[in-house]
Amino acid sequence: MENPLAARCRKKMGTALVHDEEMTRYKLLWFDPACAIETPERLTVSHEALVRTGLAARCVPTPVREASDDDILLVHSKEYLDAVKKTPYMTLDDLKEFTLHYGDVYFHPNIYHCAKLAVGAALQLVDAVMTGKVRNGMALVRPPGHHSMRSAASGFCVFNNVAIAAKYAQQKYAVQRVLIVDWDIHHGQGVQYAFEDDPSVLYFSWHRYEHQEFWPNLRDSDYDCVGKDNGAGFTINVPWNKIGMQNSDYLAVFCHVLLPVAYEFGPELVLVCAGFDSAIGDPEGEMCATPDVFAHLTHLLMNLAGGKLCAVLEGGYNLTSLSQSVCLTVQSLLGDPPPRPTDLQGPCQSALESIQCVRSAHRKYWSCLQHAAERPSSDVSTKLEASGEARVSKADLVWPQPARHLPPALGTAAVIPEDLLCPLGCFRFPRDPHSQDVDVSTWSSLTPRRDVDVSTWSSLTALVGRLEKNEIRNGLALVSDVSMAMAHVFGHTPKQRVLVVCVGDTEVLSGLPEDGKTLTVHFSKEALDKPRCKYYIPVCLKKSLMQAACSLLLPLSYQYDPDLVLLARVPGSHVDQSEWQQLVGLLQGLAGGHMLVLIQEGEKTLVGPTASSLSGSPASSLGPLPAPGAEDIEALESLKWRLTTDWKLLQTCKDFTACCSTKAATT
Ligand code: Q9C
Ligand code: ZN
Repeated sequence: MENPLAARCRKKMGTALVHDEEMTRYKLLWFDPACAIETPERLTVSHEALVRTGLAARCVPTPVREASDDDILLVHSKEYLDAVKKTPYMTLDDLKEFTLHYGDVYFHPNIYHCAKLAVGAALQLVDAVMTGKVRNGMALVRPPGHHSMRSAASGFCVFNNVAIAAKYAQQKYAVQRVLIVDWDIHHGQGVQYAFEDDPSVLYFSWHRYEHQEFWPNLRDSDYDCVGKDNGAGFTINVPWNKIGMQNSDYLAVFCHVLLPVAYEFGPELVLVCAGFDSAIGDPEGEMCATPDVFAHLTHLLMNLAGGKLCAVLEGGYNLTSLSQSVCLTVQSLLGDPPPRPTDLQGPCQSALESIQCVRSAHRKYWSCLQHAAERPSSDVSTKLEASGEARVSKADLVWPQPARHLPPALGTAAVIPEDLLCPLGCFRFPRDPHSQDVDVSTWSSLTPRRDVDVSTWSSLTALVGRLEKNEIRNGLALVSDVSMAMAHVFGHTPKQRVLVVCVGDTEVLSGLPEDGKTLTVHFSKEALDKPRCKYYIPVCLKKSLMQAACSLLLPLSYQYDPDLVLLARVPGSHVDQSEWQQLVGLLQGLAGGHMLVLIQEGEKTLVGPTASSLSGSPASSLGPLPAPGAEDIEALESLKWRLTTDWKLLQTCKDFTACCSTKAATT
């Protein structure tokens, strides 16, 4: 049913998988408990899992290459490179001795070769993405890279694969701004040092820190290390001061720290230091986030930089959780909808404290954070707290197997008039000629404003039914009256939780039930209604839609966990096409990707761009965002503030009283 042209077009813009077995051919040759977890099997099991699940076959296989000296010298010193070059000829004793110069790393006669391939794999991936051969991709590599420094190996890393890739992209493709997201559970100090004074590379890292008690035990890893000179503000460190962090904690940091800043930064390329020692079961990280959180983290980054995303493997030492996490990452890169999020009870106190500290440390650099609260009283963050709220995580942890990967539901259905060409990537959903009687009596407050297209309505009913059964992934409809169409959809989805996102200056749905079966978020430029209950949230903003999408809409949506997302464009919308596409893209992370977009007849020109986003094309990049108005950010913060009691994922402060006083002081 999918348009074959679209299928071809999708294939061309596919996902690269860079892999070579050669990188399994080195290992630890002596006894060293600190290094024993870094094994060749890490790569073997990850690749085998991709093959077994059929994901590898859907990717564009991309060969590795050896990085050249010049590539390596983009980040490392000549002296260091020359030293590593000698390791293939060393005796076992020489290798052991050489290893002693560095921390938590081992050498092997074949590691130099593998390290060149690991860098080369990252560069091949950058080439494939930057030349448009693929849209995005993942490189499975060993040794990892993010700990290695200009003149030092560290933490199993020899050359800094991702840092070199960033410099290479800037040099070869004149990329202006690179975002590096390091979700490995260790601090990539090597990446930080490579770019600490460079405002063209935004480095974000979260890491197990425990108030500097955890490796690499650097003061430089704390939230108040934000970069130097011109690069001040372009290093973002989120220290985890407790183990056992969960999905909520990770998503809260994405929504309230990384994404708002990333959208303001407007990268032209996103590189991910994709370490999976931040997943549950990992002996190093001891965190509790489940593998499917990586499908969401990946998805949330996929609409930045026009979709240009390169993920490069770093750590990950529990072979089960590593291979599951790799699969879920690649699944998202391929465009499959992320699985329904699990366990989102809201961030823990320790995570909130970190979030509050980071936001406060960065508020002078990023206008999206200008109204962030002050950090909690100074003594709290710098020393070890008596553990209050302990979340345990031990080696015997079990977690549910990720749901078996299903082939994606049939693409995007379009309910559009016959005279309108079916947009690329969609199939025309038949208009029901035998329209049944439509009962809108329960929606008495809604009166048709013009002739109602009953056949469109019954077509919508049929479509929603097919979405519910997972037979169709998503759809769009051009309707003569969005309110009526919505009312109709509700009338026919009694069992579902529907997230309604309205964009535009026209009031709709005043007759909606407020029983929690729908959560409505309405973005408008002019003030519309007052909030009526926790399930109706009007948001009045002049601009700054992306900031609101990241830090308000996403947390609300994640916590609500809808069965269906209904996105409606009502008359009087101030949102431009690329922002609209961003919304369409981001919201597909919810409800297993089941989304129905309603567009008012007058806005025919949006059908194409909407269809394109629904069928998996990344939203076009917005570029760096202009500073949001102080008014907007203030409105947003106070709205979030009012809603936090009901919606825990909106929290960005450790405790109420501390923030209340800040709020009082700033407003
Ligand atoms: N238990 C990467 O994940 N050992 N490297 C720390 C503390 C060093 C990890 C020992 C871990 C290095 C790429
Ligand atoms: Zn790591």
